[in-house]
Amino acid sequence: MIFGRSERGKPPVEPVTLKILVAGGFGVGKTTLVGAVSEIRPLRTEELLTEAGRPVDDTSGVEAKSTTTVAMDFGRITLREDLVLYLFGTPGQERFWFMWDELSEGALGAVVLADTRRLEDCFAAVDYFERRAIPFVVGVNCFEGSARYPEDAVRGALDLDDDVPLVLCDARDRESVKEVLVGVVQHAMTQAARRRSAVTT
Ligand SMILES: Nc1nc2c(ncn2[C@@H]2O[C@H](COP(=O)(O)OP(=O)(O)OP(=O)(O)O)[C@@H](O)[C@H]2O)c(=O)[nH]1
Ligand SMILES: [Mg+2]
Repeated sequence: MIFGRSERGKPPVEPVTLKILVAGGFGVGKTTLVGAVSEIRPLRTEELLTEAGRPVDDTSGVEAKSTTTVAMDFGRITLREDLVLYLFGTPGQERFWFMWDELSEGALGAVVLADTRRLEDCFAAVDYFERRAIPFVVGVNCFEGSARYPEDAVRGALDLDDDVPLVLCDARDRESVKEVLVGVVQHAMTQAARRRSAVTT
């Protein structure tokens, strides 16, 4: 192999790297999502949920949950040879939200994960990205046993703009998560093109 060239003789491609946030309420599956697709061992900042935290940490719906993210999750996925995503999972609990501004710096777009049993938990994330004009896709994480609602009902409950994509997903499933991430990249590109044409016309 010639130095600096791949085995097939093609020059190596310098991939475009994009930063994507994974946000949403407490226990919706953000850490699970990053772990499901990451090709590097994901960096996690999990701490045990303790008895002392019981009055403030609402675990209803995710009673089996024993840990929570206190700073962030970090992972990486190569979508194409020339396109790499860096994933930053945010902490779900309100008392760690001061991390969000730091984490959203330079982000191309975001996934807002939602659990239909506790939709109100993702209002804050939807609001956060709308205010900052960061393109986002809503991923409804389909936990077993949770009722399936029609897309329109979920959109209505979250008061989503028509152009915000909403996808059903399983945060534990690599292919399903990849689809959500491709959706974020596509949506962000469309939004950017729209903004560019608004400036030039
Ligand atoms: N059945 C089912 N369980 C899931 C799914 N996604 C996540 N879980 C479980 O739900 C719990 C919460 O998942 P986490 O990934 O820790 O959630 P999180 O959003 O990172 O939580 P915080 O960081 O504490 O806000 C874990 O016990 C997961 O195993 C899913 O799609 N289906
Ligand atoms: Mg987490």
